Amino acid sequence: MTLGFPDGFRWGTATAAYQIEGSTTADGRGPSIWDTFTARTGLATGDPACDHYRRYREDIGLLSELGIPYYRFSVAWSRIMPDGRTVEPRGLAFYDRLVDALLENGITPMVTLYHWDLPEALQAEGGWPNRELADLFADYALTVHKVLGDRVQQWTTINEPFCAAFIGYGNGDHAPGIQDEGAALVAGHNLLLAHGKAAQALRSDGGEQEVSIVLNFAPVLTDVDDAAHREAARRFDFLHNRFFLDPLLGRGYPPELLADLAHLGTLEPAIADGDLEIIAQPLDVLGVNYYAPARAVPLEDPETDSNCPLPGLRGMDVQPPRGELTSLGWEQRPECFTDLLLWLQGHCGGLPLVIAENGAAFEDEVVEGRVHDEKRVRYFADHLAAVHAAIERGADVRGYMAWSLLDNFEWAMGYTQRFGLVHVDFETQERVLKDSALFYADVVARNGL
Ligand code: IFM
Repeated sequence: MTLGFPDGFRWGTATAAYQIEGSTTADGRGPSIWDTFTARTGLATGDPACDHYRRYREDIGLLSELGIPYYRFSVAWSRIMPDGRTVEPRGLAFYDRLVDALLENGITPMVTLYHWDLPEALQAEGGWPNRELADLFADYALTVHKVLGDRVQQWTTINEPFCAAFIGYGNGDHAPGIQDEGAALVAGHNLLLAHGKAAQALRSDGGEQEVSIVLNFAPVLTDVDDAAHREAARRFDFLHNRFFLDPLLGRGYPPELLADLAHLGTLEPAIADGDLEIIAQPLDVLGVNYYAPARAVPLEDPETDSNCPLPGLRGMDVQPPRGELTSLGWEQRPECFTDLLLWLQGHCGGLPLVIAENGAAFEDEVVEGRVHDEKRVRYFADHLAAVHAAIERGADVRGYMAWSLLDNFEWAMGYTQRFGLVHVDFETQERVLKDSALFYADVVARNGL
């Protein structure tokens, strides 16, 4: 049986600048927080990653060969403004060439302005806990729009502010590697403010555009349906899923969430008059990233700090994942994807949704020039069926971007986790289409499974 998707459904793949580009000092690019964080901690760095800065035509050729009509990529702020403020024309020229090359190949570009690679110069001024960055981000957004806005209609301000704020400044596993829960909450607020100001800036520049933000969601599961488990799940859900979503929808931060975080004493003082109105700029579409659910259990004393590394959470713990896992140890639960999309459809009042990322890392091997990644093929088939089920039940999902086009730099995990449809040999930079790429190309060609 074929599961057909709606006419005009947008099929694409997604990448992010620091994860693929390499060439971190080329053409005047300034250091980003990921350059300094990896240098300081001794982790693998984003150089050369997939050497995409120099091989972008080859990579667009792969998209074209696969017949995938949309491509979501991010722009590196530190190429456009190496010090966070002053424009470097050579950096802009790269994305100008990239967009032209995509269009020449009949591929629609979708731009994300921020995918975690803050210019180090702005971290030196305090990073995201400094609210001045919201205005600087809006200037940067406008600068990029002035160059690409005549050819790019789809604009995402920020990818996964949850990770940028809470993993970057909360548990410190990501750049800039700061462990300060109170600062992480302020960073989260300022990222939302930056989104709102950038959305205003993009729209002020005229042209027809679709403005979105991309959030990563984790549906929360519990083993037991009692009051204590429901409360543990609520705490996790409100911080993970609603901290960012509700203010964007014009509802402000949920009162229960403000109460959960009140002991840190930083979030409410950071909310200035008028901030919530700026954050609630109308969205044309919401970008949804889904990989896996989380599992919550209560801690006996609700005042006990959580063992899970989210800023400020108390009274709950996260259970280990179970069942079939990806190589990153993430649980595979496509049914949670359907539930999430249906919940979003209701909670967001019918706002159109685009799946901005979904995919899985597995241990792949090239054997006689082929990569038989049947686990990834199954992952995509199951998760696409889950999206289809949500659409059948009324969710307005307009597109799906597979994460990722290429195996790439998986942040603190370096090059150990392969998410690509295309295998990359990081020694030789040779690209090999995996079976999942051929599977996905077939889905795209049929507009169905
Ligand atoms: O690689 C990341 C991406 O940068 C953001 N979303 C999750 C992906 C897999 O971890």
